[in-house]
Amino acid sequence: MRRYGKNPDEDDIRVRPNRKGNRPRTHIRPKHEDAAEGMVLTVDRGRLTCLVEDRVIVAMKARELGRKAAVVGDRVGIVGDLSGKKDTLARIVRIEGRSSVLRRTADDDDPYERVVVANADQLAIVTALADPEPRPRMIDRCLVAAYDGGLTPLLVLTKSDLAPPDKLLELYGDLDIPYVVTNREELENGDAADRVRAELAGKITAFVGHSGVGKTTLVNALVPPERRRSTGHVNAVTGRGRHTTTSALALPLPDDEGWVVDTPGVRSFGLHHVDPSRVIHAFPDLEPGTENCPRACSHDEADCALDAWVAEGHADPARLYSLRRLLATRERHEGD
Ligand SMILES: Nc1nc2c(ncn2[C@@H]2O[C@H](COP(=O)(O)OP(=O)(O)OP(=O)(O)O)[C@@H](O)[C@H]2O)c(=O)[nH]1
Ligand SMILES: [Mg+2]
Ligand SMILES: [Zn+2]
Repeated sequence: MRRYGKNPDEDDIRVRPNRKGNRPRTHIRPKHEDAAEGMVLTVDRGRLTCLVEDRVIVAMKARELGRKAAVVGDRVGIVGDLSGKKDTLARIVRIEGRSSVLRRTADDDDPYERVVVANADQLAIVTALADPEPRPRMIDRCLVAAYDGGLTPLLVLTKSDLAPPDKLLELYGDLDIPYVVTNREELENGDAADRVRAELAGKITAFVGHSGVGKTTLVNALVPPERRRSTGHVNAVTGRGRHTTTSALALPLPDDEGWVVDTPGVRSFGLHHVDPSRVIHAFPDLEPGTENCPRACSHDEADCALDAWVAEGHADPARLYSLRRLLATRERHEGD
């Protein structure tokens, strides 16, 4: 009988009744040194669409990988039928180390973390200036997730035809984050795409934000027409989008200019998994000042050495304020 017990590897060591006797199968499995390299483009119920050289192939995770999930952006080793022909199914036998990991939990007290995207260089935090209303707490949460996961943030403020960006930009001015503002007219005449493209060149950028903020609309403006996905409407009563996009998808930009990853709209970004010591990497001007902090300092407590460091003039007090504002984000909930 097959068991899906506590030890996922148990399932692998099945016994083969053959003339060599009952030997665990693990001993004779090839090491897959010949596996082809691929990149996961999208995942749909256990089927992973991958790019191998210039072929798009569908694969399943090999059982030997246990519970480790391959996600969009993962670099993987693939064996089996790599022809890309209809109805073929290859096998993913390896998931390479990740250069970055964008994680979220459904809620702050939810220990179950999902990896949204692997290996992205940049996180485009997409916020509509109206319809739906911007929520700075959501931006703060995405910033923390970016810093925690090793991605650099980019603020994308959409729908400036409906409301001006000034207030939001003022709020984020101190954080020194690059930003782009777009609107309906510029989406249509190509200016929005040009401006955003300049920020994406040579990088893998994941687009995240609430439903209805215009992530897919923007991604569609960047990719060739045959790659466009459907976009939705914002409900006039609730002011929310309709969760039009249901799966993350990586799309190459023309002329090898990088990749964009469109993701489904989320209600919030749970930060249960966040480690303050990783967030502080995003503040290299403050990092040396943590040397005298107590062990496991939250950097937001009375004994934190950063106050003295800033008072001595080593760094700008506004930066410490920014760091604490982001760290405190974990204690606050969406809508505060
Ligand atoms: N007025 C205005 N509307 C826009 C702009 N950008 C996008 N929209 C509209 O906003 C609505 C939602 O756009 P989508 O691109 O589907 O939003 P999304 O962020 O992908 O939403 P989910 O897939 O549900 O997460 C659509 O009706 C778009 O036409 C803009 O700059 N100005
Ligand atoms: Mg969408
Ligand atoms: Zn500290």
